[in-house]
Amino acid sequence: ATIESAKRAAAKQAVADYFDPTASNVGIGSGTTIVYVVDAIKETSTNPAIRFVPTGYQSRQVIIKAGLTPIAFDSLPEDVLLDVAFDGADEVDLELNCIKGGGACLFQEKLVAERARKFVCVADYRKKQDRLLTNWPTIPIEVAPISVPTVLRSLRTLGSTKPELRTTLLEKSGPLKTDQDFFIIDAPFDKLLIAEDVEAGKGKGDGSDGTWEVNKLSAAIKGLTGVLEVGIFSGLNGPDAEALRSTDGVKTVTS
Ligand code: DER
Repeated sequence: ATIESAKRAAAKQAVADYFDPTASNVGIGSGTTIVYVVDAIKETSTNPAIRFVPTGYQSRQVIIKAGLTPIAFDSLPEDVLLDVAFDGADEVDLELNCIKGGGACLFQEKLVAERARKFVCVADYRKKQDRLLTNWPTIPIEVAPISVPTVLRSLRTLGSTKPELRTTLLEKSGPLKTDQDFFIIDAPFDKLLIAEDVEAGKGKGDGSDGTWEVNKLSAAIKGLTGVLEVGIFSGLNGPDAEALRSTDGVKTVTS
């Protein structure tokens, strides 16, 4: 399948499996695959009262362009959970951990994903890898602008070879700003271990021997002063997580 047809097939399957037209609140992520998810929802959505929660300006534009009704994340009453949230990913490993942040929306994406009863990650076959940082080389990290030199230095001590501030030339000259008015640092690391690798003695996974396990690196980066959020989504693969399912040569990921 071509990448675009793979994205469309994964999106249709994910909506068919997990979109409930009687839902009240549905999270909508960022990127290009999510547009196919919204297209598929448009074909099925019947409940006019349903509200769609965006993960940033682009996501909100996709919702409005489709004629659906957005509700700002911070307008949700605190006791309200989203029925389901759909989003893309840059890479997904066997434990259903994700690298996210290619679209620089990772902070709001994580807020929405964690607020949903079910998080459905829709990804074409390029994203499915055994371990994170196989095909996608860096971890996107959202940082306060003033903290960039400090965070770059700290990332190097954690073993990142060449962490870099994400800059653009075409869209805007200079560092890219997120919807939170923060900057993004992309930090390369070696392929990450999953829990069973550490149990199998393939590495300590705590950085002391140069190897990192997904959750340990995520916590170490999140603990750096100046970091708002880390583009590693783990722990969403709860007990009801379903294994990667292949649809028309694409993968849908649920957790
Ligand atoms: O930034 C993100 O995490 C997005 O979900 C994004 O990476 C997915 O992008 P794509 O659907 O255009 O591949």
